[in-house]
Amino acid sequence: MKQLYLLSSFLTSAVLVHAAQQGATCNSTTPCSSQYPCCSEYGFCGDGYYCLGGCNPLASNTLTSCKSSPMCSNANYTLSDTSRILSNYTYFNGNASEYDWVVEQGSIINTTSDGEPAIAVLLTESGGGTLLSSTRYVHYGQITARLKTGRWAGVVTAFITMSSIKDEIDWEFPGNQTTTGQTNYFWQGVIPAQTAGVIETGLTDTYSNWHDFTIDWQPDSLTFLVDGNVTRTVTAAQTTNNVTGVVQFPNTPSRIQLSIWPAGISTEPQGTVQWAGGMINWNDPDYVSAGHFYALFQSVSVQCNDPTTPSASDTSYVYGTNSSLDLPSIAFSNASTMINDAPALMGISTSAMSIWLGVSVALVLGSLVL
Ligand SMILES: *[C@@H]1O[C@H](CO)[C@@H](O)[C@H](O)[C@H]1NC(C)=O
Ligand SMILES: *[C@@H]1O[C@H](CO)[C@@H](O)[C@H](O)[C@H]1NC(C)=O
Ligand SMILES: *[C@@H]1O[C@H](CO)[C@@H](O)[C@H](O)[C@H]1NC(C)=O
Ligand SMILES: *[C@@H]1O[C@H](CO)[C@@H](O)[C@H](O)[C@H]1NC(C)=O
Ligand SMILES: *[C@@H]1O[C@H](CO)[C@@H](O)[C@H](O)[C@H]1NC(C)=O
Ligand SMILES: *[C@@H]1O[C@H](CO)[C@@H](O)[C@H](O)[C@H]1NC(C)=O
Ligand SMILES: *[C@@H]1O[C@H](CO)[C@@H](O)[C@H](O)[C@H]1NC(C)=O
Ligand SMILES: *[C@@H]1O[C@H](CO)[C@@H](O)[C@H](O)[C@H]1NC(C)=O
Ligand SMILES: *[C@@H]1O[C@H](CO)[C@@H](O)[C@H](O)[C@H]1NC(C)=O
Ligand SMILES: CC(=O)N[C@H]1CO[C@H](CO)[C@@H](O)[C@@H]1O
Repeated sequence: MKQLYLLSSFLTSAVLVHAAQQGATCNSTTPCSSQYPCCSEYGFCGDGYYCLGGCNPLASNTLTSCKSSPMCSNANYTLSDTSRILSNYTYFNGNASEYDWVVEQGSIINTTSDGEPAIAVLLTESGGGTLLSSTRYVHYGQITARLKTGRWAGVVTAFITMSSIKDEIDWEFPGNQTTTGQTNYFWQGVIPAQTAGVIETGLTDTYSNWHDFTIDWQPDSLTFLVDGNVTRTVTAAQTTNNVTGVVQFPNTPSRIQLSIWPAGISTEPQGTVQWAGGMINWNDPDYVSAGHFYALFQSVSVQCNDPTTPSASDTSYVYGTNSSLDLPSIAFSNASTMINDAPALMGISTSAMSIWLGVSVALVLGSLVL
C-alpha cells in the first residue's frame, strides 16, 4: 500500500520536482534532473557509472536514462578467476563481456579452502564490508552459489539478487549461527505482508563446509535449496496482497550480489545488531591474526529462464514506456549497455577532482576518454 502510494505520487509530481544537482538524492517522487539524469542504486543522481548496474529507471530523469541492463547468460562463474572481476566498479564502462563481476565496496583476495580455489571477501573495522555485483542481470532463473560463511557475531554473509527497483531475494547468514541460513524476499523494497524471513536449520557448519545455496526464481514460484535439497517454496500467488490484490512477487531483472557486511556496529539499528548476533568483537583472535573477517565464494552458476525468448540481436533489458503501477513492463533490447564518457570522474568529490585534475590532466584525458 505504501509503495502504491509512492508510485502514484510519482505520476503526479514527477514533472514538477526534480533532484537537480549531482549527488542529490533521488526517489520515485523526486527523480533526477536532465543534467544528472541517473538515479544510482544508492539513490543519488549522476551520470557515467551512475547509469549502470542498479540504476533505477523509475527514479531517473526518464525511463531511458539508465543504460539498458545486460541480459542474462547461462554461465558457471569461477570466482577464483579474478581477471573477470573488476576491483572498482567506478571504472566499469558497462561491457558485461569484459567483466562478470564488479566490486562495489571493499576488497577480495583469492585463496584455496579444502582444495577448492575461491575468493575471500573481506571485512575490516576501518574499511567495512565487501560487495560484489554481477554485471549481468537475471530475469528469472536458477542461481547457485557455493560458499562458506563467516562465523563471527555481528558479521553477515549474503548471497542475494537485487533489482533496480529493489525486488530482492536473499540467502543471508548471521555469523553467530553456523548451522542455519535465512531466506527472505522483498517486492519493490517491501516485505510482502503474508510472509517474512524463514530460518533454515540443520545445516552442517557453514563456516567449515562448502554448501551450494540455490535461489530458483521462476515467474510463478520461488524455491530455496541447500545442496540440491528444497528448503522453502513460495508461490507468486501466495504473495498477493489481500487488501490491494497486487502480487508482491519479485519480477524485475536483478543482479546477483555476494557480500560480507558489518551488521553488529553502533551505526546499525538495534534490531539489526540483535538479528546479526550482537556487536562485532574486533578483538576476536581470528580477526587479530588475519587482520580481517571474511567469507568464501567458490563459484556461481546461472541457468536463465527468461519468460520469453530473446532474439539473436538482443543484448539487454529495458523498462517499458508503459509500466503498470504494480508491474513495470520489461522488454528485451539491442541498445548498448555501455557508457561512453569518462566514468572514473563521476564518483569523486569536487575537491578530490580538482586535485586530481591539477596533477594529471593529461593522464585523465589520455586514459579515460574511451
Ligand atoms: C524523496 O526525495 C526527496 C528529495 O530528497 C525527499 O524530500 C523525500 O522525502 C523523498 N521521499 C521518500 C519517500 O523518501
Ligand atoms: C554449468 O555446469 C553444469 C553442471 O556441470 C552444466 O550442466 C552446464 O552446462 C554448465 N553451464 C555452462 C553455461 O557452462
Ligand atoms: C588468483 O587469481 C589469479 C588471476 O585470476 C590467478 O592467476 C591465480 O591462479 C589465482 N590464485 C589462486 C590461488 O587461485
Ligand atoms: C567488450 O569486451 C569484450 C571482451 O573484452 C571485447 O571483445 C569487446 O570488443 C568489448 N565491446 C566493446 C563495444 O567495447
Ligand atoms: C574506487 O575508485 C574511486 C575513484 O578513484 C575511489 O574514490 C574509491 O575509493 C574506490 N573504491 C574502492 C573500493 O577502492
Ligand atoms: C490479510 O493479510 C494479513 C497480513 O498477513 C492477515 O493478518 C489477514 O488475516 C489477511 N486477511 C485475509 C482476509 O486473508
Ligand atoms: C539432501 O540432504 C541429504 C541429507 O538430508 C543429503 O544426504 C543429500 O546429499 C542432499 N542432497 C541431495 C541432492 O539430495
Ligand atoms: C545468535 O544471536 C542471536 C541474536 O542475538 C541469539 O538469539 C542466538 O541465540 C545466537 N545464536 C547462537 C548460536 O549463539
Ligand atoms: C535493434 O532493434 C531494432 C528495433 O527492434 C531493430 O530495428 C534493429 O535492426 C536492431 N539492430 C540490430 C543491430 O539488430
Ligand atoms: C500493457 C500495460 O502495461 N498496460 C498498462 C499501462 O499503464 C496503465 C496505467 O498504469 C495500466 O493500467 C495498464 O495495465
